Amino acid sequence: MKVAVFGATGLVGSVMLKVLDEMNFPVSELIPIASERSVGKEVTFKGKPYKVVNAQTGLGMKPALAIFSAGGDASKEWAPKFAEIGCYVVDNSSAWRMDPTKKLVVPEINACELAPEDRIIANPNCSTIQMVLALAPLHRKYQIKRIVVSTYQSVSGTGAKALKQMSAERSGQEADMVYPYPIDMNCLPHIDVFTESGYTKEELKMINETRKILGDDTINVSPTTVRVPVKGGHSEAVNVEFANDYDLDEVRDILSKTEGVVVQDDPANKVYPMPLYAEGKNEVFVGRLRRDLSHPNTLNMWIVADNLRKGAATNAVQIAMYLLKQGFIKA
Ligand code: 2RA
Repeated sequence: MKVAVFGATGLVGSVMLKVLDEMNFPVSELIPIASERSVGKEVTFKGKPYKVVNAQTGLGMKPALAIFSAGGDASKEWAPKFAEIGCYVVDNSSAWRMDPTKKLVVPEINACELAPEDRIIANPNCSTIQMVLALAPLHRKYQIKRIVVSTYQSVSGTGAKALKQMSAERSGQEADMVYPYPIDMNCLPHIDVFTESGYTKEELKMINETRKILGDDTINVSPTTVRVPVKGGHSEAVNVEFANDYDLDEVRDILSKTEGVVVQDDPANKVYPMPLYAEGKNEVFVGRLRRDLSHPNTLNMWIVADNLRKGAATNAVQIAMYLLKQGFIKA
């Protein structure tokens, strides 16, 4: 199958190539697409070099599947054009996530809602994916009323230039500033832009996307998203109030049986999820499970995942795998 990766030279795009290879996705021909300044560069996929092309050329090569990670403007302009020629587009930008005609998919939760006519499929934001994957089975069992979440998001979520800023600061060199302040030895309570509500767009994504994926607009979400000086892997402290009481052992059992989730919860032996060890893995790691002693029917948990993998590339390729399994696309 001809597969296009739009944004193939970016941080997420390069992880998409890795995951397509690792999952042995049936790519007969790769079409790496990037901006004009990258046209002609080469990317290697399964040991073979492929020349980067621009969007128009990539469209003309008629891929069956296109995975986009090239920003909202490129998705708004090009996703409909690829869909028009019969291509399935899995888009990692925020462009289509809240469009009522588009599905916002975490395969383990709601891939079953996908239909053959869904030609543009939205990949949720990284900080949303890891949280809803852990919360979805608990919502089904105990019905979530409210989520209070603080995130500790890695620098790779911003991109390669931000990683360069942090490593320059860490080695005491002059840094080209991507962030408004130093990120090393610091935390920035500022991810994406601030809105009039006082929340950032990143925080509003966690509210709106969570409700859409779980299919329940009654869920209240109170997020604070923070950038921390970690290379890869987002962490989240989640406090979740249910409509009904729960049993902690049952929660642990439900999570340990949830596809894509790994429970690492033995604090007495210093076993809990950490981004340093989650980086490079495709699962979502959950630990620090404990009853909130200050409020009834409320659970505290700590959720960690590689934001470039399950938070972006792996989730997108898993959607593509589902399309293949359903026969919407053919090998
Ligand atoms: C971030 N979730 O971490 C955003 C976009 N990847 O910066």
